[in-house]
Amino acid sequence: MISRRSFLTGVAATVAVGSLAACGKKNNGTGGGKTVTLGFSQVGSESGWRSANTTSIKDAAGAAGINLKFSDAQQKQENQIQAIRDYITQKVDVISFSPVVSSGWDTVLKEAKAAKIPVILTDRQVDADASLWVSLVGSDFEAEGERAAHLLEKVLGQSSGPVNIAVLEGTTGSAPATQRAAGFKKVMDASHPEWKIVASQTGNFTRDGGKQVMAAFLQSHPEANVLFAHNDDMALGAIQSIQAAGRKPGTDIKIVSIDGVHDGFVAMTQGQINAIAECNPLLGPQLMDTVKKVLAKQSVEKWIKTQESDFLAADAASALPNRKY
Ligand code: GZL
Repeated sequence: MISRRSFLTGVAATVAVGSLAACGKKNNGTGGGKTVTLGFSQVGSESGWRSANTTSIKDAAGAAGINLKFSDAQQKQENQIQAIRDYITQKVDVISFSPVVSSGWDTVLKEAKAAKIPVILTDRQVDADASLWVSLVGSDFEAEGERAAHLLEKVLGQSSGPVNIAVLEGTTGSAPATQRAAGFKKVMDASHPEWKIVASQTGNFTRDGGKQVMAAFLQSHPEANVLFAHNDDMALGAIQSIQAAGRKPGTDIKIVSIDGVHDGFVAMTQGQINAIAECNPLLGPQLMDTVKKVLAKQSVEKWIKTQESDFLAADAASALPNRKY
């Protein structure tokens, strides 16, 4: 897994794909007169975030006049690799995907390069040669982990006493899980020797995963008084187990999460989640804009980052009506 730092160092340069071919051909902004076909492999439908991401991509393709071939990999890498191979066979104009895990992509990305089909990553990074993909449209997950830790500082305030943290990790081997953990740990190591991670296990970004793992944590580590969940869906599942154990989420166990989906905001208005670091799933418009630029041989940034905010429970009620997902 490349670290965020080496990722930035290795690929900081803007990709100059060549000057715009001024051939006089009518250009509908998507690479000439013909309709562009984009092959997209989605991770799955594991969370509210993923559903909002899928909707954004489908809506933006329609608005851009781009013909979208869409496949749901059900969180299985082999399904994504097969989908990418199918798109190569179908000779799509561009391939894009959100890689379920970071490693294991070099071979299929080399096949796409050999077929002269540009690849645009969305959402999650890959641990592969950066020359095999043109651009990433997505968030800075290490920063999200740091932001979650700073939100926990605010939630804890001046309260003294032990800080025993249970962590619900995202999908093992995925960029968000690896990097959110790294960002959170960076703040812990720098500023909070008094914080202790007493349990950490993947809930695979799903509500059921969060519910099952938190139930086990409550048995094995009843001393846990903080939950850091790598996404809202796992936090929402954990809330069910905390309540079933007769304890109060947001009070007996402080909860900090990442994403900012609708149900996460509702849980904040109910005092069950104490803070959320937003991770913006609405990547569709930026992706389609990048597709057009790549096909029009315009230069694109290697990493097109999404803008994101942080929310404490006190902010949730006023923010909720304006949320777009
Ligand atoms: C983050 C995305 C993660 C979300 C989860 O960009 O990859 O996957 O945080 C989703 O909700 O399942």
